[in-house]
Amino acid sequence: MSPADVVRLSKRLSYVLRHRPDSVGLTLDDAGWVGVDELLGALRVTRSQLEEVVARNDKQRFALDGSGTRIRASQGHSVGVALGYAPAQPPAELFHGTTQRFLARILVEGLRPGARHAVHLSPDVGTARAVGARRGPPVVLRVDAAAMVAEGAVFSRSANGVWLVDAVPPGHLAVLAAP
Ligand code: HQG
Repeated sequence: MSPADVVRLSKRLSYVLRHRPDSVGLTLDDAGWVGVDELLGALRVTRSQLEEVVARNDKQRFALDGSGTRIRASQGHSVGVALGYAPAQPPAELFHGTTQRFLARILVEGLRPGARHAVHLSPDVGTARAVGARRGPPVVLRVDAAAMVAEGAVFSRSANGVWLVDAVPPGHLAVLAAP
């Protein structure tokens, strides 16, 4: 497949496996998995095309189970699934990329998950900057994860390295200068 075809199929997979499985007649199980054969039939793609997208995906968004018979998105869902990631000890600092126009509200309310299940945090500034830049001039916030853990917040880490938490209170956020 060409790089453009890989991106196109990746976007379709994200849409179906995170947000609208019903749009192609699929139902996810409680943990977000769907049978690979069912998915291939619903999207009319071949197994080798699917495997290529899973392998070449820039952010490893999709995961096959151990047997290779089921697939799911590793995070980012808006449909109700329990991904079952174990609570994990985050690094002392994590980062969140956003854009200027959301900043005032975030500094009052803290970070909220919006349409997704969890707030997504990055382990490094560069990734956070790229996430923020999707929406406009990026702003990077530093999250005091150590202080949140001390207060009882539960973090988990998705299969592709994104840190997930229910919310981040404004007191544990700091705007990075010149991220
Ligand atoms: C903002 C992509 C106002 C938040 C990326 C963000 C990531 C608030 C937007 C992954 C707010 C939500 C997730 C508040 C948060 N007031 N705005 N209180 N709290 N926001 O897309 O983190 O390509 O749901 O800053 O790379 O941007 O899909 O979350 O700008 O890893 O795999 O509300 O999605 O990965 O946007 O991105 P999103 P996100 P994929």
